[in-house]
This record gives sequence, C-alpha cells and structure tokens, in this order.
Amino acid sequence: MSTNQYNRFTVTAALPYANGPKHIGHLAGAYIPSDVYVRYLRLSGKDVIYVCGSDEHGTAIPNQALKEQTTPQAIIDKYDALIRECFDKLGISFDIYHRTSEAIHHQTSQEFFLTLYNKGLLSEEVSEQYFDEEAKVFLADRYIVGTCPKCGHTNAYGDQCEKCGSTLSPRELINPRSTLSGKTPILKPTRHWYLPLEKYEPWLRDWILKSHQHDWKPNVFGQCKSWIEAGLQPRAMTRDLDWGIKVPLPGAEGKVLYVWFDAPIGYISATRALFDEITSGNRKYATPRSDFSKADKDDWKKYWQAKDTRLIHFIGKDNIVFHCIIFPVMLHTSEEFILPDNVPANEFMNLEGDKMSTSRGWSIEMHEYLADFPDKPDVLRYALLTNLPETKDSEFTWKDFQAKNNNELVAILGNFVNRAVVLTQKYFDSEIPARKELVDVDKKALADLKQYPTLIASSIEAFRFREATANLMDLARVGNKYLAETEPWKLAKTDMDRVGTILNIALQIAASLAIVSEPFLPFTSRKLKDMLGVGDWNWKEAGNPDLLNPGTKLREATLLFEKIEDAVIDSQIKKLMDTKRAVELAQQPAVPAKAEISFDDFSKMDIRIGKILKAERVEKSKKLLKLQVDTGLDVRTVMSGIAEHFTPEEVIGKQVTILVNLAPRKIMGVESQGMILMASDKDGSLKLLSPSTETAPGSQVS
Ligand code: B3M
Ligand code: ZN
Repeated sequence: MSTNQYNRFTVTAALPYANGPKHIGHLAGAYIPSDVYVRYLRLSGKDVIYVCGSDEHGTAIPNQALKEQTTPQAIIDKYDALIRECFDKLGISFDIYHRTSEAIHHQTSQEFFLTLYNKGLLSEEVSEQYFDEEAKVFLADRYIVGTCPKCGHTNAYGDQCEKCGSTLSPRELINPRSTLSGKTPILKPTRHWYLPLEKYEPWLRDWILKSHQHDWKPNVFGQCKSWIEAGLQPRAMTRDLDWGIKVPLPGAEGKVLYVWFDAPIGYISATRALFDEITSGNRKYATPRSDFSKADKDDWKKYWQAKDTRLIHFIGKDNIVFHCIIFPVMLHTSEEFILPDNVPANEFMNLEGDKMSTSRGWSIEMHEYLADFPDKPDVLRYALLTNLPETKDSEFTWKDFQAKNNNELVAILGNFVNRAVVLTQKYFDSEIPARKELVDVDKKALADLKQYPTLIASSIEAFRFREATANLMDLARVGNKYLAETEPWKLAKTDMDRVGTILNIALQIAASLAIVSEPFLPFTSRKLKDMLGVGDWNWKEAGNPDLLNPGTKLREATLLFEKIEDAVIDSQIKKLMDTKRAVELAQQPAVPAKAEISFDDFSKMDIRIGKILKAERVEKSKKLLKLQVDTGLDVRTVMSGIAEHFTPEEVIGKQVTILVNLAPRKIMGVESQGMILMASDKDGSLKLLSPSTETAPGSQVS
C-alpha cells in the first residue's frame, strides 16, 4: 500500500534505556527523524500517534544501580525524568512518553506472553546456563563478558558484541567471565520459555525478503537477510533475574520476561495508556492533542490492529533484529496485531573521529547540550538532520555544527527572512505590500516556491531526511537569491510599486518557509509565524503565492538565529577532551601495592611537617627547585624535583610533609638534606601533602 492508502499511522521511536543520559547520536538515530516524520504527517492532516517511553527493565538498570550504589528504582526515576525533559526541550513531540515500569505495561506484557503460551507457541526447555557461584545467581547476558567469537574483541557481552555488532549468545563467548565477581561462571540447569524463531523462517522469507525487498532501506534489508540466511535459533523469552516483569506462570519464581520481549510491547502499552489518559482526563504521560477529544478507551486497538494503519518503527541499527525479526514474529503469532510496514533504521553517528560513547566520556549528552545552548534546540536539530547516518555512519564535529549555524541558518534562512521583514518595516511601515505587474524573475521565484513543498514532502515520505532538510534550505536560498537579483533597496527612490511586488513575493516565500520548516525547526517556525502574524496552516497550503494578504501588518522583526563564535566551539572541544581524559584516568587501576614491611621498618622514618621559606630555580636544571625548609628542628636545604609542576612563587609559604632523616645527597653540587613527600596523581601531576590546617613545623607524622 502507498502512504495515501493508509487511514492512520502509528509511529514509534526506540524506547531509550533509563540507565543513563542519552546523547546526540541517539537523537540522530531515532528521535529527530521520527519527529520530523510525525510533524509532517500531522501538518498534512493525517491521523497519527507517536509513542515512546523509557525502557526500564533489563540488566542495564540493576547494573547502573550497582555503579551508582543505589536501587534500580532510583535509577529509572532519575534517568526517566532527565531523558523526558530533554526530549521535551528539543521539541520531540511524542503523543505519549510512557514508562515500562507502569502497571499497564506489566499487564500488557504478561497478557502477551500468556497469549503465546496458551497457544502452545512457546517451547519450554531446561538448559545449562552460566551461574556465578560467588554471587549465587544465574548470569543474565549482560552480566557475562568474554571474547567475541566473530571479531576477537575481548569485552563482548553475552548478547552482543559492541565492536562488530554481532548478536551473540553467552555460550558463544570465549573465556567467559562474570561481571559481578570477575570469576569464570559454571553451567547449571534452569528452565526457560523460548520463541521458536526457526519455525517462522519461511514466513519471514516471504514477508521480508519477498515483500520488503524494495521499500526497506538497504542497510535494514541486508541485516535481516543475513540473519535469516545464517539460520534462526529458538530464543529464550525469559531470564533468571529479580528486576523486570514476572513470568506469569506457576513455578516461575525468580524469573522475569526478557527485556527484548517486554520493551517493544511497550509501544502497545504506551498506546493503551494514551487512550486511557485521554478518555479519563487523567493525564500523566500523554501530551495534549485536540483532535483526540472524541476518543474512546478502546481506540488504541485501531492503531495496532486495523489493517489500514501503517506501523513504522524508528530505531538505530543495533535494534534492527529485534524490530524486524523477533517482535514481528511475536506480533504475527499472536494473530492480533499488524506488522511494521517499514523500519527506517539509521546507522551510527560518530563524534570528532571516534565512536560516540557515554561510558568512555566521548559524547555530547542531550542535557549537556541544552545546558550550554538552552535557546538553540533547532540548531542542534538542524546540525543533526543535515548529517543523519541514513545510509552509512556519519560524523558530528563542533566545527561543522558552527558552520551549519553560521553559514546556513544565520547566513541563508535567517538573513533572508530578516531582510524581507526589515525592508517591509522600512518602506511600508510593516504593512504587507500588494503585487503589481510580474516580470520574469518574479515568475521564476514563484514557480520555484510552488515546487519545493512537494519536493520536501516526497523526501520525507521516502525517509530521506537529509535530502528533505537540504531542500528546505534550498527554498530559503531561492528567497535569498531573489532579493539579491532584484535589489529592492536600490529601487526605493524610483519605483515603489516594484519594491512592493518584490517584498510581497519575498514574504510569501517566508510564509511557506514558516510552514515547511515546522517539522525540522519547530521553534523557528513558531517565531517566524509570529513575526508574519499568521496562524497554523496545513502543509498543503505551502507553495501558495497568496498566503499573506496585502495590507496586513507584520510584527516586530526578531532574529531567528545568531552567530556562534569560535571561542564557544573551542571550549566545547576542550570540554570533550577533558571529559574523556577524566574518564580514562578514573578507569586506570591504581599502581599495585608494594611488598609488606614491619612496623619497625616504618618507624625508622622520621617524617615531619615543614614550611617552605624560600624557593628558587636551579641553573641548567628543568626539574629542580632549591628549597629552604623550616623543619622545626632547623632550616635546611632540600633539592626537590618539582620545577615542572610548580613555580617557586607557588610553593613559598606552603606547609609540606618532609622526610628529615634521609641520608644527605649531593644533587647538582648542592647537598640536599631531606625529601619533600608528594602524591603523584594518575595523570602524572604532583600534589603537595599539606596538613588540613596550619600545623607547627616539626610536628611528627605517623
Ligand atoms: N532500550 C535498546 C536501546 O536503547 C532498547 C530499545 C528498546 S525499543 C523497544 O538501544
Ligand atoms: Zn565482535
């Protein structure tokens, strides 16, 4: 079916794990493209719901709780709130952003599981699974790491290798170890319920390889094909874990549903919650949408069961098999639900030449961007949109971000709109002038204006958002070029009719830009509409040369974008480097302990508090400072190798810790009578050991 044959759309974006902040790579993968798509559909008057929510199960959550020394509940509450707020500030316009910890989701998932179970579709098997004898628990996939059998990466997880992207099972790992104890786990029997994917191979071949060969993106289709051709295996839908949705069967204590079983069902429960909230008026997660006012509680079914509904999943490439194979098999076998018609997954976005990763400190987190650029959500949207990893991995750089802002948003779109509005202010007291006789250049501009909305729409419908964004900017270029060619400011003295015609056309282009920019740059579109003094139009009205009525007044001109200076970009790059370095240092193990000594050995050392009275550089030495230290016993000379870390001025007057009974040594011809003690940090920097409050020189350290 083509887009027009569907009567409604259900659009989902991958549920982010609420185990930490999410970065701009996630935005580029699923959230920005889906938001553009949905905003476009809404503007076109389509019936669409857009659902997402936090994924609050799986081992990622208790893992993070362990790291932060808190409870899984505290982790999901914290990160759900953070992620939710960021999406809102970036204008990601979900109809509902739900949570998989909600009761309605537990219920929906358990019902789904029981539907499959009662139909006899799940096979029950006792198998040997890895068990940590020290922690006394079965190890879920993410608690086992080992060497990837496909690429040799030594830190692959039990379910996936993040280096080569292969999907794995724990038993395939070479040299497995438990992440809880670091020990090699043992195999122990346990009972689980499996989805027999292999039985659906013919169906999958038919549905994907035959029916979606041409409409699915090659990266998505290719991954599905190689999965199917590698031979499908039964996949366990339950886990031994105490965090998650209980398996609703007698005798299944201590077992929960596999997170990849419940998470995609989250789309369905979010839809149920949406209609519950709309009809009860009890809004907790749903965002307001007027055209749902006549909704019925059961309307969620239309969005998941009616054949004339088009289901589309927006995801990143690491989620392809789950959305194209496992979840569709679940939907298909339940015999209740529609299947996704398309899964326009994106590849990954790298950052400044390296893979983006929160744990390695090499990322731009959504909340950090928003803290530094609170009034620029659209600039980030634009920088990501023009650089989406649609067909292959792409790369975000701060320099490119700056260039996109300064050279495109400011210099093209912003400049065009500003000129049109400011010139109208100047020559017509802000009143939209009428068009008089048209010459060729005017006709050309209006003809271009007419064709752009269709061009942009067809790119969006084909999930080519980069191209759509480029077309959007090209429409602003049409406007800019038109003003540059007609130069109305030069005609003001001689031909006001002509000036009026030109500005009318420029403003009509600006009005269409206000419409077609809405999916991409919603905040800018709002500002532009306010400036032009117009309401919310339907997409179909874009391109119309008579959107604005002559005689109406424009509001005060405001700048749509502002230039970003080099210093701002440099400090972002520095911040990135600093964070990465800090994370690397934090992860470096401490230097191993030295051999044991007796108390006698220790008490031979006479350590005192001293005060540095004088300090000077030593000629011909880069490393040495010559110090005069008051030890409380005497004032003595100490040669100290700290000149690369401190200037003489920095240490004069400082209290230090000094070993006073070290045998004197000649250094650069000077006798050094003791040693200043130092801490050397992980990065090699030296720190003086000063007492926490002023202490009399000569005080003993023990
Ligand atoms: N939470 C994985 C991810 O964020 C997962 C997506 C679930 S979508 C149903 O990559
Ligand atoms: Zn690998």
